[in-house]
Amino acid sequence: MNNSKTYSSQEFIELEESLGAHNYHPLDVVCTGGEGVWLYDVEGNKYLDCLSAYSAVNHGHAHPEIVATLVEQAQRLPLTSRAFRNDQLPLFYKDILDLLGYEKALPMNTGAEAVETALKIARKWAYTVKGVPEDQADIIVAEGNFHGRTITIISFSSESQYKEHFGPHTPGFPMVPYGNIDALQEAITPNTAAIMVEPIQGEAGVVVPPEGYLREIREICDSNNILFIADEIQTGLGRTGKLLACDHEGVRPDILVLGKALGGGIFPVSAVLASKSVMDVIKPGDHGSTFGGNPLGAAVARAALRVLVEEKLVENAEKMGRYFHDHLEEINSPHVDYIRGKGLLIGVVLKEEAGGARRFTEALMTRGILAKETHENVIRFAPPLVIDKQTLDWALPIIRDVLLMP
Ligand code: IF1
Repeated sequence: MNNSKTYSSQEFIELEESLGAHNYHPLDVVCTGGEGVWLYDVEGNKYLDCLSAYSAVNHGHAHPEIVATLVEQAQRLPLTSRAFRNDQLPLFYKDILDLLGYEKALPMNTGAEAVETALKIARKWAYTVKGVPEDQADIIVAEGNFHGRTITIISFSSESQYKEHFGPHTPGFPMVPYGNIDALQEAITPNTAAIMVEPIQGEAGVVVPPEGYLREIREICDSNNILFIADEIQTGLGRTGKLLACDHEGVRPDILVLGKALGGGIFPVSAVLASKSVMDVIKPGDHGSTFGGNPLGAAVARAALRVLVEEKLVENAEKMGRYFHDHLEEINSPHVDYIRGKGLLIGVVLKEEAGGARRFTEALMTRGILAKETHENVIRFAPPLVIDKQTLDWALPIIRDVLLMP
């Protein structure tokens, strides 16, 4: 393929399919541009993004202030490694800890890396502080969890496709049904280091636990000297209409894991936040990564946090999420079992007889809306938090037509 002519979507798709690993089954839309809530394909078609890169694009595509910060910092100093210090990381620590009310942060890049970091902190805390015998620490996880794709993390997945043929699996992660506090209580032993959950399960299909579940986890952890790890990589930073999804129940996890939107929809930035007493189990040389804490990511994350607050994206997610949810309910589609979620993390749960979610997301794509199915029968709607009422009023009649199709 010569580099002068432009290619059609089909040509790009064929090239990708012939040369790339088939680890995804994406919609056949070839994006070439994005701004705010809109994506553009190579033929110039415009789409409303209702996935936001799985909640990494809370700020909207190519947010000008975040892009400007990226460019400025990239031209000045993108990377030093943590062998040396830089002038952005301490300021990132201050910004994120002031905003979220924790004492210490450990910066990484991807969500999975941050989850692995949280697991290592919890295990070392168990051995060196709680007194659990070495190599005996358990971390309780929930059925339906999604925390990333590393071998340890998929070792405790309940999704067979994520773990099959990737063994042997990492031990030490007993699993309990999500939302069932009695089962959780039952699973606790003297060797339990931590309990890790998503406050709302994203990949499982936007599964909201019973009201009070997070508070009960908090109480169980307090009375059993166990760390509460909340994976807010997808639900955090405004997505559910609160700064953190844990805020809906006024609960503070001991270890908070953030990612995705922390990078402003532009750059991979993740972080683990904790108290000094927990975080200080980590000593120099215990843990790290080449890019973790790089000045470019730190500067971009600072801009992402600034924009989140200055543009009141959390409040907008609450308001627009409620509007979106209520109007989706009013459609009364014969295919829809019920609608769940909080803020702008919405799952439309289809009935078995609806024939699966994929045909609806493909129909939405032909009408200019990009949404992703999750677990066969759930359509996830998670647009950037900058979405406005006018855009939702444009989208809702289209969604209505699609959900009422035979
Ligand atoms: C894929 C899912 C979503 C996450 C939570 C940690 C991570 C994720 C709660 C890991 C990442 C992404 C990964 C991506 C698709 C997407 C996803 F469908 F896989 F599960 F969002 F629901 N904790 N979720 O949601 O963060 O390492 O990816 O930065 O792997 O297909 P990461």
